[in-house]
Amino acid sequence: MKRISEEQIAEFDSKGVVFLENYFSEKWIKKLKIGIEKNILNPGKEKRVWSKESEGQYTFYDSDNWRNILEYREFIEQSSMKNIAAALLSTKKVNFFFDAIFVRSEGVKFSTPWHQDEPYWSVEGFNTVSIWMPLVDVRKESALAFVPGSHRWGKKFRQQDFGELNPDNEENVNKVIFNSEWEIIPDIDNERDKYNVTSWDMKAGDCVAFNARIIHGGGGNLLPDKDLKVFNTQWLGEDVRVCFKESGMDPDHSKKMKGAGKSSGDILGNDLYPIFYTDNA
Ligand SMILES: O=C(O)CCC(=O)C(=O)O
Repeated sequence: MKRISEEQIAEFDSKGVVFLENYFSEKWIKKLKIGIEKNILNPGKEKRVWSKESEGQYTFYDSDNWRNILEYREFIEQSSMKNIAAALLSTKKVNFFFDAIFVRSEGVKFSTPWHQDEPYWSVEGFNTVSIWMPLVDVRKESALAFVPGSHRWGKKFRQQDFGELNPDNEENVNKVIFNSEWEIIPDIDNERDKYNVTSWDMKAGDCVAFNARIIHGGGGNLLPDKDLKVFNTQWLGEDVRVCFKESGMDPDHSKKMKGAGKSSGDILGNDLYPIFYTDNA
């Protein structure tokens, strides 16, 4: 595996995001593309279409399918992604939390709303890393963008209800009610320089790793002949505990966690979220 350097660890810690150039070979990219094709033909229960701009143009999201899609499972269990996650978290042990895919068809403009991930999750803790891995080359104007350092602002912002992103007005799309006492997220788009909005030109094989408290979003804005397929994995470090919220969990893992006997404050254990031990910390 290409090593993670001390400088990369320090950057991830201080900025909450780090660009990882050329970490994955064509073998994994091909495999994950096959997985995504299978996933689109046979979506899981978290599947959503977030936008439909015109005939045939869509933004497709799904998550937590790694137990059903062999290619995802092999990547999670066998690739160096778990070692990268553990190295960035300076630990020897990570729980794999879930996978997510974000697929935009050619020319899609839809931009993901600015948000933080952790307030949506049914866990809480500082030591988390999500790794966003485009399977095609993507220019920085179309890649996921970040507000560096915002993971350390100590704030939870009022979130967007991603269930509203439902152009077909499907029934039973998770409606998420967020704590209305939380502050409204700043208007990042109007003050991009002030917030030092950062993204990278990326090639297939590059990744961007980020803390689940960082403000991120944007992207989309694809050129007419470009599509975007992204495979994302979320990894949890040692301070992370189960945390059920009254509302606003998305993806909501509380049912399956409660089914496994978990309560808020518990460690995650190994059954639902496999632990991987690595020797690279
Ligand atoms: O790729 C996107 O548009 C959104 C990604 C995202 O928000 C995430 O990975 O948490």
